[in-house]
Amino acid sequence: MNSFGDRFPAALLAALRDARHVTTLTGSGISAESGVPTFRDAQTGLWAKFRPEDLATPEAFQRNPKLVWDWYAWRRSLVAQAQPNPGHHALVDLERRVPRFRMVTQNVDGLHQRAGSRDVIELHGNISRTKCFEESVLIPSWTETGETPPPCPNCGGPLRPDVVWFGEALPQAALDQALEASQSCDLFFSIGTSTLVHPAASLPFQALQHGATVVEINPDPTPLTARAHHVLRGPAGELLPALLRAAWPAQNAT
Ligand code: BV8
Repeated sequence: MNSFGDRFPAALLAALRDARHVTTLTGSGISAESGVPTFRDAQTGLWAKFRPEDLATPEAFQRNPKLVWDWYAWRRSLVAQAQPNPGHHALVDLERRVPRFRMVTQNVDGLHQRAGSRDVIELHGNISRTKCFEESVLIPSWTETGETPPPCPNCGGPLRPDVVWFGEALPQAALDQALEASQSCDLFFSIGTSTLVHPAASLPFQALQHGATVVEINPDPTPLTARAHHVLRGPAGELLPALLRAAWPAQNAT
């Protein structure tokens, strides 16, 4: 018996067991229990006086490339020390239990892949990849000169993280796949996202429009809460394993 008493609506358990195609959208909240601050958690230290939205933009990078590069270097170090949590692992378990499962994430931390999720659709890129600001080509390695940001080995321009900043277009293939996954699923989970950042925030509403059962897992309300069929109010790291145990009790769900 967990702190939620395994009391999940019978309709939700039935929808989970009968699901043919599950699509999951995650935001930084699912990584909170891995120690990775959510995007809107107060920045600590040097960045306490900046809003993330004011750092994660091309203009901020052009204005102060060192500040933005160092902010990502700090976040990369946090991610490197982080481990996937039971919420990430429960989604790997769910992927194995349903005929078709699509994992869509706004996160750039790669924790779903490290937990074992396959075929993760990364809407906002990945902080562990680096690209040239001028050429937009991935740069797997470069000579450390102590300069930050390091110069591109091809053209000498500044290197930047391979993430989607505010005002930048999402990778079209990822967005197309995410839209298709949202419009064709019969069960949609929206987990650990404030549902504020577009176009990712439109995905649960696409699922609703196409007749899916929509479940929100979040300690706090969001713009989706009023429209979701089921709202599980609490941390994903506890709720997701408990939900799978309740749906498949005899099969030692995570
Ligand atoms: C684009 C990568 C066009 C970088 C990120 C007005 C209306 C609509 C849209 C706009 C608008 N004005 C501007 C826009 C567009 C803008 C936007 O949506 N702005 C918002 C702020 C209004 N969007 C864009 O700019 C996008 N691009 O539109 O381009 C275009 C088209 C063609 C050509 C050129 C341009 C690009 C958006 C992508 C930005 N990059 N990340 C990086 O990470 O550094 S977004 C960033 O914010 C993260 O990816 C994160 O997912 C997202 C939201 O941040 P958070 O709120 O912190 O995180 P999250 O949403 O995940 O919330 C945490 C939640 O978890 C909370 O609800 C919390 O309660 C919950 N939680 C906490 N603990 C737990 C938990 N849940 C479960 N368990 C727990 N334990």
